Amino acid sequence: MQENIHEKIEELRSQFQQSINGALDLEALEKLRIKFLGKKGEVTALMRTVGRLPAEERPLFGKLLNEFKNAAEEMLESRKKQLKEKDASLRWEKERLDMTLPGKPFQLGRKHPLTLISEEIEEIFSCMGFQIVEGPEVELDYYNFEALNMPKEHPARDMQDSFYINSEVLLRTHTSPMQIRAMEAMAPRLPVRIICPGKVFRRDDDMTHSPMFHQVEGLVVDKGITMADLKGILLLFTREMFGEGRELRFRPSFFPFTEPSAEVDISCIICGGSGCRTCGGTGWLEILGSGMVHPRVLEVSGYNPEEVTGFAFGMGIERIAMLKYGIEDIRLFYQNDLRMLQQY
Ligand code: 2NM
Repeated sequence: MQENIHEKIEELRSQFQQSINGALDLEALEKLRIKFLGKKGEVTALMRTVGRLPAEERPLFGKLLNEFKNAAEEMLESRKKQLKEKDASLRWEKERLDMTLPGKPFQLGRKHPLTLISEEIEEIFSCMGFQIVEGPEVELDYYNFEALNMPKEHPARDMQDSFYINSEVLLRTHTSPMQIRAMEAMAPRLPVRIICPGKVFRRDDDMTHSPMFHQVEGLVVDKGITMADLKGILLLFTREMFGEGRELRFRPSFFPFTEPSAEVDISCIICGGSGCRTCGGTGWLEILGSGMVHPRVLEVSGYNPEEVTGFAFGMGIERIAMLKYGIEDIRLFYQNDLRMLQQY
């Protein structure tokens, strides 16, 4: 009978041994513990059979079973520790960074050529003491036309076919309305020395005109400002922007908001004045409009035209960029083709 006891326990031990080697994770190990050592497990089941043994064999059976139980618990513990270590090292393998791998290449963004030109213009005028002011793209008819000496029925209103939202509100056709707003806010303090960059809108669409484009307008108001100041500032600007040695030419012109008015030409930046395709053989390129601020414009903005004078000028950013970079179609600025944008 003793043989039988030993056999039974040996069989249990070898079953357990095999199972524990086959338990590959903590979950399997726990199932194993329940199967052998749990309340309804194998060991408990064997304990229940002890009553069927002859009395003298019972103590030995109990002892051996207890020994097995203790040994099994120990083995479970050590296997558990082993599996936990394996788990941790697996996770490390999965999550670890290989610092020697090459990085993923990505393309850097860059500034739009119109942004570059605007910033360049703003920088030049900032250095000359101008303040940069920006304002609404949706404007009142009053600021866009009326205050600029273009009353209703004024023929100059047709010159710039505009986008109206209702009878009093439109998309601004130039940035001068912002200059009226700035003067209104500043009057009667002096000097006014500002530039207004921004988007403007006109009903136009071809190679050299876009329904939306960008402008920078400048304005100086002070006691004793003359056309000589206008010429001096514009010559400094031109030479900063297009290089030393550039000349300017003033031609009489007309704007409702300036008197006298002048178109300003720059000696051709391609041929230097000898005549080429870009300047149409004339040696000159038109880059801006300008003039002495009309007394009525000063007056409605809060300044006394008997005491102060002012000059103003305006230029199209696209036009400057097209001349500077040799771009022939204005629409290239708005198509966002990377092959175009990456050249600047
Ligand atoms: C131009 C040409 C000439 C101009 C006038 C004013 C204001 F508000 F002072 F009256 N701002 N800008 C002006 C003058 C703009 O652009 C071609």
